[in-house]
Amino acid sequence: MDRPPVYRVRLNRPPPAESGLNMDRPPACARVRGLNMDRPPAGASSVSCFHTVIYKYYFINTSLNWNDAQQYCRQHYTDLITFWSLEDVNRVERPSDYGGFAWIGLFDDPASWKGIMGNDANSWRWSATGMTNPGGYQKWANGEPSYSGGNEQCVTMTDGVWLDKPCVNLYRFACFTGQKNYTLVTQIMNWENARRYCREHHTDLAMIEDEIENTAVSSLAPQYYKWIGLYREPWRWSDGSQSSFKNWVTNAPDSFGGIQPCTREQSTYQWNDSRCSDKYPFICQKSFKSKETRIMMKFLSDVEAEFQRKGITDVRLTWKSAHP
Ligand SMILES: [Ca+2]
Repeated sequence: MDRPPVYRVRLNRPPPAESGLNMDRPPACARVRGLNMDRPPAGASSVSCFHTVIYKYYFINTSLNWNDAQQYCRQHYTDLITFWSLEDVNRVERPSDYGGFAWIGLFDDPASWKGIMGNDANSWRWSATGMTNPGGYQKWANGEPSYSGGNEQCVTMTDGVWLDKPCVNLYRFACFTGQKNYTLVTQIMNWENARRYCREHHTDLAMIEDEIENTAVSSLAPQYYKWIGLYREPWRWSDGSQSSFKNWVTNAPDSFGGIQPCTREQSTYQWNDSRCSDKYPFICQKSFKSKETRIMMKFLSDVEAEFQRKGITDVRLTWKSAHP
């Protein structure tokens, strides 16, 4: 029994407030040439351009490790599944006769962040630029970064080396001004507040791109833990999607045993970080992305009509709330 596919519609502006609908994050296709986006033409509530991505899900009831599962999905479908909402979680049709665990597309590959300065979505980056070190300079302490407890996303320095720590910890911190004039602030704060302070009074939390700069920051107060501007956002989706939806079980991820960079769904359909070498069934997705389409619309029904016009029937459109 086939369920209708999910069509994700990404609009450049919210649907009219009176439609009572939530909308997706504004997408890249925000410009409509020759049309004034602020003043829709007569008869239209708004002008929108959108991409549609159609997803179908496939539960594969064969146990593989995460990497083999990913390879299988890429070969036979598009990729391992990406979840955008609880609705997706409930849409997957699972067989009645499996162990309750299944791989999904969420992972936190250590090759992107463990001891290196990578360029992936889950890699380390500097607060001042939002980017990793172009030169790749890094000065991790032995055994760091460790992502201990699954909650170490911010970086502190002591004795000239770096350690990842929970961002809520309270430390002194180093700011920089202009061309890397470093200043130590002796008041203790969590990473976020330290960053705010640096941005208000200096340029940002310390950005360190070579050994000379590292020594300069270290020499401010070698013995103290002090925040620097390095942080990361762990976990990304196998297909590169930007979905920020998370459905962890309580206390996950916990990085138990040091490292569990793959994600399995449990019997409650909530997630737990796991060893990638474990073997479970898995969920693939097949996605179809449309060309950019531009329409004048009043309400969601207009979009549905547009689909009908294109001969796509059995459509269920949903607006995703991601934009407050
Ligand atoms: Ca650590």
